[in-house]
Amino acid sequence: AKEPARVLVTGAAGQIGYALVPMIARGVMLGLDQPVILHMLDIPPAAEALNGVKMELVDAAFPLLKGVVATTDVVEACTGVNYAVMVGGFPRKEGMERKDVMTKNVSIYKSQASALEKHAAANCKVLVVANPANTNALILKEFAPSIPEKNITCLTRLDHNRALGQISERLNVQVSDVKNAIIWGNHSSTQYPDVNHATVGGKPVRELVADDEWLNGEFIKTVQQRGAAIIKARKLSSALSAASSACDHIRDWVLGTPEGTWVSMGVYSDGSYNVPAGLIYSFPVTCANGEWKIVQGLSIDEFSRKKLDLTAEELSEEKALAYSCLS
Ligand code: NAX
Repeated sequence: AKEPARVLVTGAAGQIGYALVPMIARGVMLGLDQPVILHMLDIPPAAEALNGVKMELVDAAFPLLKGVVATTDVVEACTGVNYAVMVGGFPRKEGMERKDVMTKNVSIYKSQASALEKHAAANCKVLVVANPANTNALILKEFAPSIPEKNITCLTRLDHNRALGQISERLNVQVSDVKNAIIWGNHSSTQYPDVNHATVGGKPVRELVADDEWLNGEFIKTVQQRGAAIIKARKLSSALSAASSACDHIRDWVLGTPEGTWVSMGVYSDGSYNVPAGLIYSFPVTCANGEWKIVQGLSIDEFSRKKLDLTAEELSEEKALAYSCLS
Protein backbone atom coordinates (compact mmCIF):
# COMPACT_ATOMS: atom_id res chain seq x y z
CA ALA A 1 0.00 0.00 0.00
CA LYS A 2 1.11 3.57 -0.67
CA GLU A 3 2.41 5.80 2.13
CA PRO A 4 -0.13 8.50 3.03
CA ALA A 5 0.43 11.91 1.41
CA ARG A 6 0.14 14.93 3.69
CA VAL A 7 -2.07 17.65 2.24
CA LEU A 8 -2.25 21.12 3.80
CA VAL A 9 -5.39 23.20 3.34
CA THR A 10 -5.17 26.71 4.76
CA GLY A 11 -8.38 28.59 5.46
CA ALA A 12 -9.89 25.15 6.01
CA ALA A 13 -12.76 26.46 8.15
CA GLY A 14 -13.98 28.64 5.29
CA GLN A 15 -16.43 27.98 2.48
CA ILE A 16 -14.03 26.49 -0.04
CA GLY A 17 -12.30 24.52 2.69
CA TYR A 18 -15.58 22.91 3.68
CA ALA A 19 -16.16 21.72 0.12
CA LEU A 20 -12.53 20.80 -0.52
CA VAL A 21 -11.49 18.65 2.44
CA PRO A 22 -14.07 15.90 1.83
CA MET A 23 -13.05 15.75 -1.84
CA ILE A 24 -9.41 15.26 -0.83
CA ALA A 25 -10.40 12.65 1.76
CA ARG A 26 -12.37 10.75 -0.91
CA GLY A 27 -9.41 10.55 -3.28
CA VAL A 28 -10.68 13.08 -5.81
CA MET A 29 -7.43 15.04 -5.72
CA LEU A 30 -4.71 12.38 -5.54
CA GLY A 31 -6.44 9.22 -6.70
CA LEU A 32 -8.47 6.42 -5.20
CA ASP A 33 -5.35 4.44 -4.26
CA GLN A 34 -3.62 7.28 -2.40
CA PRO A 35 -4.18 7.50 1.38
CA VAL A 36 -4.04 11.04 2.77
CA ILE A 37 -3.42 12.86 6.03
CA LEU A 38 -5.15 16.24 6.07
CA HIS A 39 -3.45 19.23 7.67
CA MET A 40 -5.98 22.02 8.21
CA LEU A 41 -4.93 25.53 9.19
CA ASP A 42 -7.08 28.47 10.13
CA ILE A 43 -6.79 31.49 12.44
CA PRO A 44 -7.79 31.53 16.14
CA PRO A 45 -11.26 33.13 15.65
CA ALA A 46 -12.11 30.14 13.42
CA ALA A 47 -10.55 27.47 15.66
CA GLU A 48 -13.84 26.14 16.97
CA ALA A 49 -15.37 25.93 13.50
CA LEU A 50 -12.20 24.22 12.31
CA ASN A 51 -12.57 21.64 15.03
CA GLY A 52 -16.15 21.09 13.87
CA VAL A 53 -14.87 20.31 10.38
CA LYS A 54 -12.43 17.84 11.91
CA MET A 55 -15.32 16.18 13.78
CA GLU A 56 -17.24 15.81 10.52
CA LEU A 57 -14.22 14.30 8.78
CA VAL A 58 -14.03 11.70 11.55
CA ASP A 59 -17.78 11.10 11.30
CA ALA A 60 -17.63 10.56 7.54
CA ALA A 61 -15.30 7.56 8.07
CA PHE A 62 -13.38 8.06 4.83
CA PRO A 63 -11.36 4.89 4.14
CA LEU A 64 -8.47 6.83 2.57
CA LEU A 65 -8.18 9.36 5.41
CA LYS A 66 -5.39 8.25 7.72
CA GLY A 67 -5.23 11.29 9.99
CA VAL A 68 -6.33 14.89 10.52
CA VAL A 69 -4.27 17.73 11.96
CA ALA A 70 -6.46 20.76 12.73
CA THR A 71 -4.47 23.68 14.04
CA THR A 72 -3.96 27.43 14.22
CA ASP A 73 -0.19 26.96 14.40
CA VAL A 74 1.46 27.58 11.04
CA VAL A 75 4.53 25.47 11.78
CA GLU A 76 2.49 22.47 12.92
CA ALA A 77 0.28 22.86 9.84
CA CYS A 78 3.20 22.98 7.39
CA THR A 79 5.35 20.23 8.87
CA GLY A 80 6.00 17.39 6.47
CA VAL A 81 3.35 18.37 3.92
CA ASN A 82 3.69 17.06 0.36
CA TYR A 83 0.98 19.35 -1.06
CA ALA A 84 -0.14 22.76 0.12
CA VAL A 85 -3.44 24.24 -1.01
CA MET A 86 -3.49 27.85 0.14
CA VAL A 87 -7.12 28.95 0.48
CA GLY A 88 -6.77 31.20 3.52
CA GLY A 89 -6.44 34.91 3.05
CA PHE A 90 -7.77 38.28 3.95
CA PRO A 91 -10.98 39.12 2.09
CA ARG A 92 -11.65 42.49 0.55
CA LYS A 93 -14.33 44.12 2.66
CA GLU A 94 -16.56 46.96 1.56
CA GLY A 95 -14.82 50.31 1.65
CA MET A 96 -11.33 48.83 1.89
CA GLU A 97 -8.58 50.15 -0.34
CA ARG A 98 -6.81 47.70 -2.64
CA LYS A 99 -3.55 48.56 -0.99
CA ASP A 100 -4.86 47.66 2.48
CA VAL A 101 -6.06 44.23 1.33
CA MET A 102 -2.76 43.68 -0.46
CA THR A 103 -0.79 44.59 2.66
CA LYS A 104 -2.69 42.00 4.70
CA ASN A 105 -2.23 39.25 2.14
CA VAL A 106 1.42 40.04 1.49
CA SER A 107 2.11 39.64 5.18
CA ILE A 108 0.15 36.34 5.38
CA TYR A 109 1.86 34.88 2.30
CA LYS A 110 5.29 36.04 3.38
CA SER A 111 5.05 34.27 6.72
CA GLN A 112 3.41 31.14 5.36
CA ALA A 113 6.13 30.96 2.68
CA SER A 114 8.80 30.85 5.39
CA ALA A 115 6.94 28.14 7.30
CA LEU A 116 6.57 26.01 4.17
CA GLU A 117 10.18 26.53 3.20
CA LYS A 118 11.41 25.41 6.60
CA HIS A 119 8.96 22.64 7.43
CA ALA A 120 7.28 21.18 4.33
CA ALA A 121 8.49 17.95 2.73
CA ALA A 122 11.12 18.27 0.02
CA ASN A 123 9.50 18.81 -3.37
CA CYS A 124 6.24 20.07 -1.82
CA LYS A 125 3.82 21.24 -4.52
CA VAL A 126 1.93 24.45 -3.78
CA LEU A 127 -1.38 25.70 -5.19
CA VAL A 128 -2.55 29.18 -4.20
CA VAL A 129 -6.31 29.72 -4.40
CA ALA A 130 -6.78 32.80 -2.22
CA ASN A 131 -7.05 36.12 -4.00
CA PRO A 132 -5.20 37.91 -5.42
CA ALA A 133 -4.15 34.38 -6.34
CA ASN A 134 -1.37 35.10 -8.85
CA THR A 135 0.25 37.75 -6.70
CA ASN A 136 -0.08 35.78 -3.46
CA ALA A 137 1.69 32.93 -5.26
CA LEU A 138 4.42 35.30 -6.41
CA ILE A 139 4.97 36.54 -2.85
CA LEU A 140 5.05 32.96 -1.62
CA LYS A 141 7.68 32.14 -4.25
CA GLU A 142 9.82 35.15 -3.35
CA PHE A 143 9.85 34.25 0.35
CA ALA A 144 10.40 30.54 -0.10
CA PRO A 145 13.49 30.65 -2.32
CA SER A 146 14.48 27.06 -1.58
CA ILE A 147 11.19 25.70 -2.95
CA PRO A 148 11.71 25.23 -6.70
CA GLU A 149 9.75 27.91 -8.56
CA LYS A 150 8.12 25.23 -10.72
CA ASN A 151 6.44 23.92 -7.56
CA ILE A 152 4.53 27.15 -6.91
CA THR A 153 1.33 27.68 -8.89
CA CYS A 154 -2.03 29.42 -8.64
CA LEU A 155 -5.55 28.38 -9.54
CA THR A 156 -7.01 29.43 -12.88
CA ARG A 157 -8.51 25.99 -13.52
CA LEU A 158 -11.88 27.22 -12.30
CA ASP A 159 -11.84 29.85 -15.05
CA HIS A 160 -10.70 27.19 -17.52
CA ASN A 161 -13.55 24.89 -16.48
CA ARG A 162 -16.01 27.77 -16.71
CA ALA A 163 -14.92 28.31 -20.32
CA LEU A 164 -15.45 24.61 -21.10
CA GLY A 165 -18.86 24.81 -19.43
CA GLN A 166 -19.97 27.81 -21.51
CA ILE A 167 -18.93 26.13 -24.77
CA SER A 168 -20.65 22.90 -23.80
CA GLU A 169 -23.89 24.77 -23.00
CA ARG A 170 -23.75 26.76 -26.20
CA LEU A 171 -23.12 23.74 -28.46
CA ASN A 172 -25.19 21.35 -26.38
CA VAL A 173 -22.34 18.85 -26.15
CA GLN A 174 -20.80 16.97 -23.23
CA VAL A 175 -18.38 19.16 -21.32
CA SER A 176 -15.85 16.31 -21.35
CA ASP A 177 -15.77 16.53 -25.16
CA VAL A 178 -14.65 20.17 -25.09
CA LYS A 179 -10.86 20.38 -25.07
CA ASN A 180 -8.00 22.83 -25.04
CA ALA A 181 -9.53 26.10 -23.99
CA ILE A 182 -6.97 28.48 -22.51
CA ILE A 183 -7.07 31.02 -19.70
CA TRP A 184 -4.28 33.54 -20.12
CA GLY A 185 -3.06 35.82 -17.36
CA ASN A 186 -4.57 36.91 -14.09
CA HIS A 187 -7.35 35.24 -12.13
CA SER A 188 -9.33 38.47 -12.34
CA SER A 189 -11.67 40.13 -14.79
CA THR A 190 -8.74 40.92 -17.13
CA GLN A 191 -8.11 37.21 -17.73
CA TYR A 192 -8.38 36.18 -21.37
CA PRO A 193 -10.45 33.05 -22.04
CA ASP A 194 -9.23 31.94 -25.48
CA VAL A 195 -10.94 29.28 -27.59
CA ASN A 196 -8.91 29.78 -30.76
CA HIS A 197 -7.33 26.35 -30.29
CA ALA A 198 -10.24 24.62 -28.56
CA THR A 199 -11.99 21.65 -30.12
CA VAL A 200 -15.03 19.43 -29.72
CA GLY A 201 -14.57 15.93 -31.12
CA GLY A 202 -11.49 17.20 -32.95
CA LYS A 203 -13.35 20.06 -34.73
CA PRO A 204 -12.45 23.69 -33.99
CA VAL A 205 -14.84 25.39 -31.58
CA ARG A 206 -14.71 28.54 -33.74
CA GLU A 207 -16.15 26.62 -36.70
CA LEU A 208 -18.75 24.79 -34.63
CA VAL A 209 -20.01 27.91 -32.88
CA ALA A 210 -19.72 29.96 -36.08
CA ASP A 211 -20.43 33.20 -34.26
CA ASP A 212 -17.27 35.24 -33.76
CA GLU A 213 -19.22 38.09 -32.27
CA TRP A 214 -20.39 35.85 -29.43
CA LEU A 215 -16.98 34.20 -28.98
CA ASN A 216 -15.13 37.53 -28.92
CA GLY A 217 -17.74 39.29 -26.82
CA GLU A 218 -20.32 37.71 -24.59
CA PHE A 219 -18.45 34.44 -24.11
CA ILE A 220 -15.32 36.18 -22.85
CA LYS A 221 -17.30 38.49 -20.63
CA THR A 222 -19.39 35.68 -19.15
CA VAL A 223 -16.27 33.72 -18.14
CA GLN A 224 -14.52 36.83 -16.81
CA GLN A 225 -17.57 37.87 -14.77
CA ARG A 226 -18.73 34.43 -13.66
CA GLY A 227 -17.43 34.84 -10.11
CA ALA A 228 -19.52 37.99 -9.69
CA ALA A 229 -22.59 36.25 -11.15
CA ILE A 230 -22.25 33.44 -8.59
CA ILE A 231 -21.98 35.97 -5.75
CA LYS A 232 -25.08 37.74 -7.01
CA ALA A 233 -27.05 34.49 -7.13
CA ARG A 234 -25.76 32.77 -4.00
CA LYS A 235 -24.82 35.81 -1.90
CA LEU A 236 -21.63 33.82 -1.39
CA SER A 237 -18.68 33.30 -3.70
CA SER A 238 -18.00 30.12 -5.68
CA ALA A 239 -17.07 27.27 -3.40
CA LEU A 240 -17.92 23.82 -4.76
CA SER A 241 -16.65 24.69 -8.23
CA ALA A 242 -13.50 26.24 -6.77
CA ALA A 243 -12.86 23.16 -4.62
CA SER A 244 -13.47 20.78 -7.51
CA SER A 245 -11.21 22.78 -9.82
CA ALA A 246 -8.45 22.83 -7.19
CA CYS A 247 -8.63 19.01 -7.18
CA ASP A 248 -8.47 18.99 -11.00
CA HIS A 249 -5.40 21.25 -10.89
CA ILE A 250 -3.42 19.04 -8.50
CA ARG A 251 -4.64 15.77 -9.99
CA ASP A 252 -3.57 16.68 -13.52
CA TRP A 253 -0.28 18.14 -12.27
CA VAL A 254 0.57 14.94 -10.37
CA LEU A 255 -1.03 12.26 -12.54
CA GLY A 256 -0.58 13.97 -15.92
CA THR A 257 -2.76 15.45 -18.66
CA PRO A 258 -4.14 13.08 -21.31
CA GLU A 259 -2.24 12.95 -24.61
CA GLY A 260 -3.17 15.80 -26.91
CA THR A 261 -4.88 17.94 -24.28
CA TRP A 262 -3.79 20.76 -22.08
CA VAL A 263 -5.14 22.67 -19.09
CA SER A 264 -4.60 26.17 -17.69
CA MET A 265 -2.39 26.80 -14.66
CA GLY A 266 -0.98 29.96 -13.13
CA VAL A 267 2.79 29.36 -13.26
CA TYR A 268 6.02 31.33 -13.08
CA SER A 269 6.52 32.95 -16.46
CA ASP A 270 9.73 32.20 -18.34
CA GLY A 271 8.92 34.76 -21.03
CA SER A 272 6.94 32.36 -23.25
CA TYR A 273 4.52 34.14 -25.62
CA ASN A 274 6.31 37.40 -24.77
CA VAL A 275 4.70 37.48 -21.37
CA PRO A 276 7.12 39.26 -19.04
CA ALA A 277 9.26 36.79 -17.08
CA GLY A 278 8.87 36.94 -13.31
CA LEU A 279 5.07 37.06 -13.12
CA ILE A 280 2.79 34.23 -12.07
CA TYR A 281 0.66 34.09 -15.22
CA SER A 282 -1.87 31.55 -16.44
CA PHE A 283 -0.69 29.56 -19.46
CA PRO A 284 -1.79 26.43 -21.31
CA VAL A 285 0.27 23.57 -19.86
CA THR A 286 0.69 19.83 -20.27
CA CYS A 287 1.78 17.74 -17.30
CA ALA A 288 3.79 14.53 -17.11
CA ASN A 289 5.83 12.91 -14.32
CA GLY A 290 4.67 15.53 -11.83
CA GLU A 291 5.88 18.49 -13.88
CA TRP A 292 4.06 21.06 -15.97
CA LYS A 293 5.33 22.44 -19.26
CA ILE A 294 3.99 25.49 -21.09
CA VAL A 295 2.51 24.51 -24.47
CA GLN A 296 4.67 26.20 -27.09
CA GLY A 297 4.07 27.42 -30.61
CA LEU A 298 0.38 28.33 -30.51
CA SER A 299 -0.54 31.11 -32.90
CA ILE A 300 -1.62 34.34 -31.23
CA ASP A 301 -3.67 36.70 -33.39
CA GLU A 302 -3.79 40.46 -32.95
CA PHE A 303 -7.00 40.39 -30.90
CA SER A 304 -5.48 37.84 -28.52
CA ARG A 305 -2.14 39.66 -28.32
CA LYS A 306 -3.81 42.77 -26.91
CA LYS A 307 -5.63 40.70 -24.32
CA LEU A 308 -2.50 38.79 -23.27
CA ASP A 309 -0.70 42.11 -22.82
CA LEU A 310 -3.53 43.78 -20.92
CA THR A 311 -3.72 41.08 -18.27
CA ALA A 312 0.11 41.02 -18.04
CA GLU A 313 0.06 44.76 -17.39
CA GLU A 314 -2.41 44.28 -14.57
CA LEU A 315 -0.18 41.60 -13.04
CA SER A 316 2.89 43.84 -13.29
CA GLU A 317 0.95 46.55 -11.46
CA GLU A 318 -0.18 44.09 -8.80
CA LYS A 319 3.40 42.94 -8.40
CA ALA A 320 4.58 46.53 -7.89
CA LEU A 321 1.78 47.17 -5.41
CA ALA A 322 2.67 43.98 -3.50
CA TYR A 323 6.32 45.03 -3.29
CA SER A 324 5.33 48.46 -2.06
CA CYS A 325 3.39 46.74 0.74
CA LEU A 326 6.39 44.78 2.03
CA SER A 327 7.40 46.04 5.41
P1 NAX B 1 -13.90 32.23 3.41
O1 NAX B 1 -13.83 33.61 3.94
O2 NAX B 1 -15.13 31.44 3.58
O3 NAX B 1 -12.70 31.37 4.03
C1 NAX B 1 -11.41 31.86 4.16
C2 NAX B 1 -10.81 31.24 5.41
O4 NAX B 1 -9.45 31.66 5.53
C3 NAX B 1 -11.53 31.69 6.70
O5 NAX B 1 -11.89 30.55 7.48
C4 NAX B 1 -10.46 32.52 7.40
O6 NAX B 1 -10.54 32.46 8.82
C5 NAX B 1 -9.18 31.87 6.88
N1 NAX B 1 -7.99 32.67 7.04
C6 NAX B 1 -7.84 34.03 7.02
N2 NAX B 1 -6.56 34.36 7.26
C7 NAX B 1 -5.87 33.21 7.39
C8 NAX B 1 -4.52 32.92 7.65
N3 NAX B 1 -3.62 33.89 7.83
N4 NAX B 1 -4.14 31.63 7.75
C9 NAX B 1 -5.05 30.64 7.59
N5 NAX B 1 -6.36 30.85 7.37
C10 NAX B 1 -6.76 32.13 7.25
O7 NAX B 1 -13.49 32.36 1.87
P2 NAX B 1 -13.70 31.29 0.69
O8 NAX B 1 -14.99 31.55 0.03
O9 NAX B 1 -13.41 29.93 1.21
O10 NAX B 1 -12.56 31.77 -0.33
C11 NAX B 1 -11.20 31.62 0.00
C12 NAX B 1 -10.32 32.38 -0.97
O11 NAX B 1 -10.44 31.84 -2.28
C13 NAX B 1 -10.66 33.86 -1.11
O12 NAX B 1 -9.46 34.60 -1.10
C14 NAX B 1 -11.33 33.94 -2.45
O13 NAX B 1 -11.22 35.22 -3.02
C15 NAX B 1 -10.55 32.90 -3.22
N6 NAX B 1 -11.16 32.37 -4.45
C16 NAX B 1 -10.34 32.05 -5.48
C17 NAX B 1 -10.79 31.44 -6.63
C18 NAX B 1 -9.83 31.07 -7.72
O14 NAX B 1 -10.31 30.56 -8.73
N7 NAX B 1 -8.53 31.28 -7.61
C19 NAX B 1 -12.22 31.18 -6.84
C20 NAX B 1 -13.01 31.14 -5.59
C21 NAX B 1 -12.59 32.13 -4.51
O15 NAX B 1 -13.21 33.36 -4.79
